[in-house]
Amino acid sequence: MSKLHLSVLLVSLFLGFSLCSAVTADPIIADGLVAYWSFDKGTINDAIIKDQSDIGQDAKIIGTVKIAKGKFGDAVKFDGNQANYIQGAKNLKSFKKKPTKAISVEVWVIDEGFIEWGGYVVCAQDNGSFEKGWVFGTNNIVSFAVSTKEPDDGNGVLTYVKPAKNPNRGEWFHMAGTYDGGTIKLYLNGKVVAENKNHKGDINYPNAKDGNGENDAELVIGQYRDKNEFFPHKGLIDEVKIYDRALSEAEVKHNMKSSGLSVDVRNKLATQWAEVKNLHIW
Ligand SMILES: [Ca+2]
Ligand SMILES: [Ca+2]
Ligand SMILES: [Ca+2]
Repeated sequence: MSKLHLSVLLVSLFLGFSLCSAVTADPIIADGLVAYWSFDKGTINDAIIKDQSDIGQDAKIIGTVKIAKGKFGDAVKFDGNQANYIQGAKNLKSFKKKPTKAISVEVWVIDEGFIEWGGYVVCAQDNGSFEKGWVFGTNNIVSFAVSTKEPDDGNGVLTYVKPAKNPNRGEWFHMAGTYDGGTIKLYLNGKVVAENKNHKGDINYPNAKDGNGENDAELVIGQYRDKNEFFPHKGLIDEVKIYDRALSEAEVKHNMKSSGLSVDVRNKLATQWAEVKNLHIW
C-alpha cells in the first residue's frame, strides 16, 4: 500500500470514528447545570474528579473508589465502607453554585443495598428533628427529600418522597429528583413515580445560626453523611448531574439518553481533526 493510500485509509478511519463518537449519545442539557461528574476516562486525575460543567465544581475521592464500566463510559464503584466516598464540596461555602430556589439531581445507579438511610448525592444534616438540606438516595426505598422554607417546625423538615417499590437490585436504573419551589418529584427511568406538594419556598440549608455542629453540610456522592451518621453506598454510580432549576419530564427523558456536553463534542472533534491533519502531513 502506498503512503498516500495509507493516509487516505487512516483519515477515513478517523473521520468514521469521529462521526460515530459524536452520534452515540446526545449532549446533556446544559441550562442550569451547576455540577456534572461523568467519571469518564480523562476526567479523573489522582483523587480529583473534574466537573464538566462550566462551574468547575471539581470533586475529590476520599479513601478509595474503583473505576468500573458505567452506563455511559466509566462509573465509580463504592464498596460499602464509610471511609470511601466522593466529596463534591467540603462545605456549603465551597459548593460554588448551590441550588437555592429550585433543584434537580440526576444519577445512574446500581444499588446492592437499598439501605434504610442511603445516599447517592447528599447535602444535608438530619439529626433527630434537625432536618436541613437535601437527600437524594434511599429510605429503604429510593427517595428524594428537600428541606424548604415551608413547612418548618423551627429546625427544618425533610419529607422522604418515594415510590411504592424499588428498582431491581444489581441493575442499572436512572433516577432524578426535582423541586421547583412548590413540588418535589421523583423520577425512575424517566417516569414520575412519587410527588409531594407540601413543600414550598427556598431550600432550607444549615446556616451560621445553627450551632451544635449543624451550621454546615458537605456535598457527598456515594454515602449518606452528616455530622453523626455515615451510611455508605454499595454499588455503582454514574453521570451525576446537579441543576439549579427543576428539569421537566421531557428534559429528564432527554438526559437519560445523553452523555457529555455539546462543547465537549466540539472540542473532541477539533482535537481529532488536528490529529487527522498531523497524520496527513507525514
Ligand atoms: Ca460515565
Ligand atoms: Ca444525622
Ligand atoms: Ca424539624
